[in-house]
Amino acid sequence: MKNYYQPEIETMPLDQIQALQSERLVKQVKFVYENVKFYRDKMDEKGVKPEDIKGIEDLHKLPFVTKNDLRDEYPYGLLAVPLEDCVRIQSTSGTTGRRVVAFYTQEDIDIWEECCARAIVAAGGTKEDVCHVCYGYGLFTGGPGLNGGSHKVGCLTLPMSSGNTERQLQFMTDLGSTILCCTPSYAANLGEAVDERGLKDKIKLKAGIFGAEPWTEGMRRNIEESLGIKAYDIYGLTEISGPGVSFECEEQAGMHIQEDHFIPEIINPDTGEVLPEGEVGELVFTCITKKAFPLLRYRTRDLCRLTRQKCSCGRTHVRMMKPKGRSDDMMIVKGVNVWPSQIETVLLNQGFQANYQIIVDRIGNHDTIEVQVELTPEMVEDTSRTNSWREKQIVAGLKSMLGITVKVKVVEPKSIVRSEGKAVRVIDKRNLYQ
Ligand code: DLL
Repeated sequence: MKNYYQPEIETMPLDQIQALQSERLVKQVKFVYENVKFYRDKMDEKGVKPEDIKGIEDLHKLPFVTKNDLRDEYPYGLLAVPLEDCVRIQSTSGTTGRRVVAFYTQEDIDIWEECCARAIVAAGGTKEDVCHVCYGYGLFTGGPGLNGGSHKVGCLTLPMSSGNTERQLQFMTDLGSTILCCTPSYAANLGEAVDERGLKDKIKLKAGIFGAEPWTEGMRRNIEESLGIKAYDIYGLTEISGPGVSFECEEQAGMHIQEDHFIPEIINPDTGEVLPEGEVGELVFTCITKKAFPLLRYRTRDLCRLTRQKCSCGRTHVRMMKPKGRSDDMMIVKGVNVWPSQIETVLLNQGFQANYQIIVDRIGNHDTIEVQVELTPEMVEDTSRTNSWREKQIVAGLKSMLGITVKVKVVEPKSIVRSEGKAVRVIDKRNLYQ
């Protein structure tokens, strides 16, 4: 198999990239208008016709799409091709009970894997490498995306999935893994485990591709030091395909967005106004090559800034700086996207009122999450149920909603401080966005 090489498109001059984007955008808008009622209705409502979109300068005329739209259109409302042309779904959590389901044609998967392959190449990957993928496999996009990218590069791929640190270390040492793909918090865990077992001389890792959650430069230094590698950031979201929407090159100075497939914009999250390059705002993506689930002007809720300053790696694609926060209240805990509204849904379903608080912390490399919720006066009077029974019920409900174990404490009525303005539901002590 030939060695994977960097596609020319990554170093194309800006005017050529933009011409390509315009051409693809015009086609894509026509395609979704004809095939998706949701877009047709939204564009008609705004008085925009496909022929009004003549190039990227007209992008701002299109309506935005939000996570709530995905929830309302669940599961098939945004599908732009017949279901029989789809070969895969992936899924991520929604803001309440309903999950987001994204569909892929084979061509969509090929493009997505190509983007992940580019990320691996940018981290120095070649067909000589052993690529150790311990992102979760299954509905989460991390495992499947990097797995496919690794195949495309021609690396020997270890589809480890997450967890079972002993097994990870055994394969890593026995099979000589050279590139590690996982969340930064799991990489920090592995670094600690390598250190505790004195394995640093026995591992051959040279690079790591870490994303799916925010991480600081401090974490990067610790991981690089403990595993003896160069640590690269990678970004993406299920709705837009998965990992590989953008990734770092050897400069480690922002992530190049794959502009031949995705057009980024930065907007003011309150007004929707498009902001000039360099300003921090909400990142919005338009997919110009996806077929099954092609989102236009999708509001990611991630806050960041873009730069077109020349990058010495030679790639011309715009770079996004590490996300600086969210314009909604989503947290990523133990690698899982969590909204307070999901927790609230579980509590209200079990008869509690919306008097609760969520405390998130990081002890060592492990996230902890605790929910404190007030008993209602009726619950206090009802002696047929113990507090520990109620706590167990909530833990089970949250496990089923979020997929992670949450510590739960029921507390006396009126013991959680009432706020005079917006309720402070979440206390996140981790300071991940720095
Ligand atoms: O996390 C896709 C992914 C997998 C990216 C593996 C990178 C590596 P979702 O589960 O849909 O998809 O979550 C998407 O995670 O909107 C961001 O808030 C956050 N996120 C993803 N990558 C980064 C990153 C995957 N590098 C949401 N830095 C996004 C900060 C990130 N936040």
